[in-house]
Amino acid sequence: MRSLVVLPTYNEAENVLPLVRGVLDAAAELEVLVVDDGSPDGTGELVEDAMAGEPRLFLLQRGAKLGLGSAYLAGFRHGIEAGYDRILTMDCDFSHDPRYLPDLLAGMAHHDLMIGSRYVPGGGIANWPLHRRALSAFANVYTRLLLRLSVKDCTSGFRCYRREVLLHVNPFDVRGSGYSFLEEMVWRVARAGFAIGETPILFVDRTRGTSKINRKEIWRAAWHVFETAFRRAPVTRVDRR
Ligand SMILES: Nc1nc2c(ncn2[C@@H]2O[C@H](COP(=O)(O)OP(=O)(O)OP(=O)(O)O)[C@@H](O)[C@H]2O)c(=O)[nH]1
Ligand SMILES: [Mg+2]
Repeated sequence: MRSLVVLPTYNEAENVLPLVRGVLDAAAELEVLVVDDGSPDGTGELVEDAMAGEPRLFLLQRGAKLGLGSAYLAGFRHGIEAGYDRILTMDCDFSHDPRYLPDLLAGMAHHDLMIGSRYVPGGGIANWPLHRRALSAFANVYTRLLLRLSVKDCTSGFRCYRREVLLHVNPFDVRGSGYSFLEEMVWRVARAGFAIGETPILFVDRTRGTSKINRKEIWRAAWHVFETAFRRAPVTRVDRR
């Protein structure tokens, strides 16, 4: 079994090497692909240097900041072409603790997609202010209702996909980026009839580096979910016949 962790980075110089170490130590089957968008803080160079002594570490260096969704796609493409059985995604800011990786991998015995979830029993959020908690909780209820999903954490980027899932749902024509990309992917996977599992994680807000998420992305995601719910309704009916 070969598994690739796709790690999108933009200005994560303080986090990237410790996080990569944590991932590689979490399970022997894991390899890491850092997808860096030309971070001005030298994130890419740090990874390049570390690669010399680490055969399980790879770097995809892109020329410009193209967004999180596009970084996932570049990683998926590489993972599929290189023949990995499982492709994982996680943030590079320690919000997603590598210690949960064995749980995600274990869940793959019975699921096609595993999600590190803040909203199942045992999961939670450590140090978010109230307004961020409220926003995240609302975004998840909103998404679950509109897209009729039973998944509790639709906006978590801590995931493990079985290769066949990515081949089947074709992520490459998902239109959203960031949160909307994550939501549409859950929806596509659920709608295709794959088994989705959630394992609890304690999400810890970043302590180093800066957040790249902004208000515009949140509104874009809300609109994208709304549009997805109605855009695809006729297609769902055709499928049922
Ligand atoms: N390659 C690439 N990575 C990105 C880009 N934007 C964000 N990232 C990375 O995606 C991950 C998530 O970004 P964050 O800034 O932590 O966004 P977030 O986790 O949604 O928001 P916070 O909770 O505020 O941290 C981090 O590893 C970022 O470095 C981008 O345009 N390109
Ligand atoms: Mg983050």
